[in-house]
Amino acid sequence: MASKAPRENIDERKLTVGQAQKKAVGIPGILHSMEVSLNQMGALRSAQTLLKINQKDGFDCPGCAWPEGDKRHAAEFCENGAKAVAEEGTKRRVPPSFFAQHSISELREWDDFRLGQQGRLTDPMFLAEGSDHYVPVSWERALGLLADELRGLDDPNQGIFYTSGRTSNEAAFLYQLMVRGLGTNNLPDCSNMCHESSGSALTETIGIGKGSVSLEDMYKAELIIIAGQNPGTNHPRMLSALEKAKKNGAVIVAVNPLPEAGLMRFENPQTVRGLVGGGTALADDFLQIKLGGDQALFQGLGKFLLEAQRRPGSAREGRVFDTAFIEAHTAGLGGYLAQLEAVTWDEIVTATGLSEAQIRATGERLLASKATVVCWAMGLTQHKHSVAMLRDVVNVLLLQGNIGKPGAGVCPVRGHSNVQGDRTMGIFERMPAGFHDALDREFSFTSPRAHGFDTVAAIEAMRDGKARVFVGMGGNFVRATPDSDVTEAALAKLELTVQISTKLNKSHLHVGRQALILPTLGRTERDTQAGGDQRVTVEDSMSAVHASRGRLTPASGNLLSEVAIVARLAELLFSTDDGGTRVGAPVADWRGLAADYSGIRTHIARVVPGFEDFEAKIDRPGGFILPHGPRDSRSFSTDSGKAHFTANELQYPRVPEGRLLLQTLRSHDQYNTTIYGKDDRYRGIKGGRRVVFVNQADLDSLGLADGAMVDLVSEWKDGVDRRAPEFRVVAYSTPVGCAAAYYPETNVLVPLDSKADVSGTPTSKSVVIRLEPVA
Ligand SMILES: Nc1nc2c(c(=O)[nH]1)N[C@H]1C(S)=C(S)[C@@H](COP(=O)(O)OP(=O)(O)OC[C@H]3O[C@@H](n4cnc5c(=O)[nH]c(N)nc54)[C@H](O)[C@@H]3O)O[C@H]1N2
Ligand SMILES: Nc1nc2c(c(=O)[nH]1)N[C@H]1C(S)=C(S)[C@@H](COP(=O)(O)OP(=O)(O)OC[C@H]3O[C@@H](n4cnc5c(=O)[nH]c(N)nc54)[C@H](O)[C@@H]3O)O[C@H]1N2
Ligand SMILES: [Mo]
Repeated sequence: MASKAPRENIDERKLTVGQAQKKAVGIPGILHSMEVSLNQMGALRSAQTLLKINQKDGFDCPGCAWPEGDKRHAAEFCENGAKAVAEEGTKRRVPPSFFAQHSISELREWDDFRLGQQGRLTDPMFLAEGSDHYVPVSWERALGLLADELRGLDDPNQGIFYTSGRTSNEAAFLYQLMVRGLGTNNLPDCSNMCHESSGSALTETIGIGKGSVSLEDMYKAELIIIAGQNPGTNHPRMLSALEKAKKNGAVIVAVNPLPEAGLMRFENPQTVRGLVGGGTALADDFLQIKLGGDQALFQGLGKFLLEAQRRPGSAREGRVFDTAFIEAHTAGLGGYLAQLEAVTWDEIVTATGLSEAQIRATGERLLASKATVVCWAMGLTQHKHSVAMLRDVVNVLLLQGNIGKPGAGVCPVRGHSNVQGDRTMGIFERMPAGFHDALDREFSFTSPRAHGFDTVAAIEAMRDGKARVFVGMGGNFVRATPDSDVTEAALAKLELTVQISTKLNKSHLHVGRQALILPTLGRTERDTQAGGDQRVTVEDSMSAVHASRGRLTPASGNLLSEVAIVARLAELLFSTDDGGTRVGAPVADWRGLAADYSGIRTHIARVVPGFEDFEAKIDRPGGFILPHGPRDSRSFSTDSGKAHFTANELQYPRVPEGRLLLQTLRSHDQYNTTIYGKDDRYRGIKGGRRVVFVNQADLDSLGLADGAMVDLVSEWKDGVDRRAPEFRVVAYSTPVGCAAAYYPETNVLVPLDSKADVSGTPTSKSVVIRLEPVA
């Protein structure tokens, strides 16, 4: 059976709203993913592909960064992993004739769903100045044009080199080397919009910006707090780990404004009991917190522990804190305790919308637990005060010594499957000096030390005429970023925009004076080079690095791998006609590295700590775990050599009368800006995405009926009204004052300069809006 022709648009006027679900996966999940797979790939390819996900000799699932368990099922089944694979493995194609048929102006009117449904890009395409149609171009000419443009910059800092988190370690390492070889650190990435706040808070407090737990720790934990994360949709394989933890006796506390189905009950598709027995209840307690209230919650938990520690005559007096750990390994306790004394329960209750009793009950859970893990994702990282919020999460864990011991620690759950690895490889606008020194030694050049632009700064630079060329290594920059109208206009000012992509998206349509599409291989595809079939490596959310090998026949014979694209471009930029290296450029055998990626791994092994014997270590099934000081030996590479308690003033969003605070989040049928379909099964939505979830009490006080049509208008201090037109109101279980709607349709509402302190992450979970009824 072949794939089905792409669906035309889904008419959102037929949208229906049903009951939100109270459990995740089960048989509906299996059926839905089979439907997507069969539509996109046909039966044979579906079977071939789904059997190879996350197997020891297969490819790493491009779905998310949750680690693979040791014991692998014939198909470690995950509904949304299967959908991610089907979208890449699709048999649908976007050949040059597609672009002859459809102009850029026409395609701009299509929505993300319709664009993505067209399938895989097959050939390099060029959009000339003033033209409305892309035309095919040879690789040689495309890369030559880009190289000329880059060489022609007055200043290398006029180039911007974005990365999304699916790029392999090998491609990422070569890419950052090429960019630094050009002389800039302008390496913004999706992480700037994602877990940057986690990286900032963890680096400051424990000396390393990565999570400290392994899957084993999840299984051994006595208490798991999951805050600001919707694993049932975004990390479905995490539900199996939670189910196992639960069987071992763990208590799970979910902290979320929404009662997400996956947090409540899980029907494991791997077990018969899961499918027919009603599944496992996951969360023991659900704290329905107000948006942005988590710093207050964690200060409340700290305050509770402090009171318990000091309660005279109680059995626990003086034994609540892990004093031995605190004395040996931490600094700054006094300042933190002073903040806990200063903050009042009244403020905590106002900020969280929870009762003091609820918070105390969670405090009792902490007291009863000898090993606690806190997991979080975008609900905690995309607020103005996210870094302070996460410092306060660390504070609570440190009080009880919950770091660097079995069953305990910090667990920022990453999004893209190799976003953590890309950072390890140097995709960062401000890598530490040690990385630069090692890179310079290895490639006999001097990499620039001045910090580059992060994502928001990159858009500002484009807007202000300080940039001329944009290269996107994957991703969908124009849709993933905030303030869509501003960003589209900023990109339009550039000389050349280049997208290295697998699938068609809006970033191919909102472009500079000239544009290139460079189509590339996906993770699932065979990558054949002069030196034979290649494997690549990725790092998951728990610092495990392993190999990934694609087996499918590539979507077209005219694709280059990401590594090959970078290597060929670098050769044009840095090699002299007689095969030498231009003065000042990094010295590397670019062609040889592209022929056999093990050469890249040899370089990585010498530059990045923890990768010694890289090649041998990935031969081992399951790969290897990178070192992590706090996790491995309670050693903290902060300035003082200790973990830092921090004193953070309490912050929380304050919303003017008659306004709501909007979070922008994912439906069950999307992968970031790739829209698989227009349903959100767990939240009861069918056939549309332009919905806004609002508490009934807010609807009453605003005089709006459930089902009414409204414009969402964001209000910001610049006085500009940012508008997302025509959303249908859905009365939903969310705290009073807190609304929710899907990203990326709502990115137009997020002001570019509304970003987190320290990390610079756009405040996608805290946008002040008003609802304007549509006449
Ligand atoms: N299928 C699928 N998988 C994915 C993705 C995808 O789009 N689709 N994206 C990938 C990526 S890149 C990432 S980063 C992750 C994202 O994974 P998530 O972070 O789970 O994604 P979001 O949909 O943004 O959900 C945020 C969750 O936090 C809650 N929340 C929002 N604000 C607050 C708050 O102030 N406090 C608390 N306590 N909770 C809050 C929301 O109600 C929601 O449940 O998933 C990855 N995996
Ligand atoms: N309002 C709002 N905005 C957000 C968020 C939010 O919660 N709310 N979340 C933020 C987060 S957490 C993230 S991570 C970003 C995501 O930002 P991005 O990573 O930029 O966006 P994606 O939608 O994941 O990118 C999808 C595109 O990547 C390309 N692609 C897929 N696989 C490959 C591959 O293997 N190689 C190459 N070269 N290209 C490939 C395809 O062409 C596809 O169209 O969005 C951020 N933006
Ligand atoms: Mo992300």
